[in-house]
Amino acid sequence: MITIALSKGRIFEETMPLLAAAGITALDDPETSRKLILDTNRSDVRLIIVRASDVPTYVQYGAADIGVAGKDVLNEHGGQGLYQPLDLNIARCRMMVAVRDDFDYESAVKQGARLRVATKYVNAAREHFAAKGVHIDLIKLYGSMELAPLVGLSDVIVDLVSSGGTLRANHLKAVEHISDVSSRLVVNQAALKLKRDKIQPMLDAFAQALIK
Ligand code: PRT
Ligand code: MG
Repeated sequence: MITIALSKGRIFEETMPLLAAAGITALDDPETSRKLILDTNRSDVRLIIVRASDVPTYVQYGAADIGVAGKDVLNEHGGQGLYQPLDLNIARCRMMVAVRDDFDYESAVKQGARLRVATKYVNAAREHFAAKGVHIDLIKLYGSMELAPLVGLSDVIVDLVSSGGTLRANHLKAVEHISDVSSRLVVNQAALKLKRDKIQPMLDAFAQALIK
């Protein structure tokens, strides 16, 4: 059996065409079904539905053989035990520093102010501000980072931006680009060795589908 870990929403939707290219189709839709284990048209392949940030953990411990996870999530996880053969170029966005419309970020940085940074991406934030030589106090959040500067929890947020609509709707502005983010295929290193006859053809099919 090959187990593939996916999160519902954009990663599931954007991974389906790639799975189809490898001859795999899900028999249930995670948006309408409450099942966490989904059968596929292949009796030897199943999908499991987990939180986006839990995908690397399931694959690391071998509970899933393969997964799809954002570079943001992989950077926070650390990537131990994971082989990352392919950038799938899906679920693309940018990791940005953002502040309230009325906050003068440039001056705050120039004056050497200590910044309060709210984010889910503590590793990425720490690396970014350390490289700039800016001192920060990190406030770990699990979601809705956009709220933090509006209610005085932080001066700055580090978050993902795609259309920019969420920042605009909350009177925030992006002031720095940290990195471009897309989702990667991750494979358990031991599973790749033990089940290479099944996993390698899937990886080849995904790679082919990306070229087309
Ligand atoms: O939602 P949940 O808390 O379960 O986890 P999650 O938010 O990590 O998962 P999910 O499924 O929302 O995102 C999975 C992956 O998609 C992330 O790990 C990213 O790699 C990628 N991705 C791509 C995004 C976005 N685009 C994105 N726009 N993840 C989140 N967002 C959020 C962002 O955090 C912000 O709140 O969307 C909002 C901004 O969107 P715009 O379009 O208004 O700019
Ligand atoms: Mg989300």
